[in-house]
Amino acid sequence: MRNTCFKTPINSYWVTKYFMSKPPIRIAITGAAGQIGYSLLFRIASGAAFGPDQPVILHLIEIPDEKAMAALNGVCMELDDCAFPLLKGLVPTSNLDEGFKGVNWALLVGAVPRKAGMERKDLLGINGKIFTGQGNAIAKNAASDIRVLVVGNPCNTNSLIAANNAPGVPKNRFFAMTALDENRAKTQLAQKASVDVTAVTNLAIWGNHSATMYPDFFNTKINGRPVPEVISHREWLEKDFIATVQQRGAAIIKARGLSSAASAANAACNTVYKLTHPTPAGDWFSVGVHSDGSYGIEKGLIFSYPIRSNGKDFEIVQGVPLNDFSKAKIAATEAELKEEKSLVGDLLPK
Ligand code: NAX
Repeated sequence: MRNTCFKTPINSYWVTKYFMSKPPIRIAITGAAGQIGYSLLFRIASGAAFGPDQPVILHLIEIPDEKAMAALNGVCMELDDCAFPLLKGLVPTSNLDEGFKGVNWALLVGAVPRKAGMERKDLLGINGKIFTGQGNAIAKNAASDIRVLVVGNPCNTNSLIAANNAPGVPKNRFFAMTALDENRAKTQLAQKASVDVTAVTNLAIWGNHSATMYPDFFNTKINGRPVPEVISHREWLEKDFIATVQQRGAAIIKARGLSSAASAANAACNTVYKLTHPTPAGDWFSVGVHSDGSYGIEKGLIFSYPIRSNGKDFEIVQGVPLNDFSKAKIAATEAELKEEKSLVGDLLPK
């Protein structure tokens, strides 16, 4: 294991005494030398994902390619140069067994981007194979409390593939990231209502992390009041708001020439933090989880729901009222996930 070589800062006695009594946990991150990795690793190492008192050892997984491994080495050098008090070790590797050995969390970010002329089915097939191998390696090597958050797209179906190729790992340990969509939606509503973003709560993204996702504004609250009571412009809510959230990824690519990276890394940190800390009373958050059939969704799909956590286990919030508009949107995103599942049927062991 590579050692991080930070020198003792003046206040390290107090940092150690008060914040570092917990043993380090191991976190695997695939695609560690990529765009999202470049933001994510530094946020995790500074405590943004697991908390300011949780030391971490980062297992950084990249493809066995000279350029990717050289870039990863550079990232490790920069992590060393940050002298993060919480960072207790780095394991840069292209070997999946080493990469997932003893890890408590796996953040699966690395995936092949969709290229011009590539059909969705082709992308699902190429990335699907990555996730069968990673699911297997996780089952073989990870710690017994492993939890897996898939960020690499199409993240719901990649998570489904990993979960179904990780024998022995409970399906409810697999997640797909929709927090970026939740954050985007909260900001759109806050700006429209001219309130601080912290005033927006109970925002659930339902379904797939794709253009069919449904940001449920009916049950979202602004300062405790339902959004339609605060924002009376119904056409904006039903059309512009939903379309803006659904198309935000494409808008970022158009503006930046690159896909969202820092905001995606932030959302990954938010997701881990929310799953590992109690949800504030009355609120919920969004993440794709293994469907148990709640709200009539096909069992086994990785579907984004309103979720609450007690810091250890999560639950799908029950009894959220859904009107016909919401039901139709949720049916559309479920249909897309079923279709994706059927396209990768050969990667799902019976
Ligand atoms: P980059 O292309 O910058 O980086 C991907 C990295 O993954 C590369 O360094 C590549 O070498 C590595 N990689 C590829 N296959 C790998 C494998 N089998 N094992 C280990 N590493 C592998 O992409 P980046 O911008 O970082 O995006 C990564 C993924 O996140 C993409 O699939 C992207 O579509 C997805 N996103 C998901 C989001 C979400 O909300 N769920 C939002 C942001 C982002 O679009």
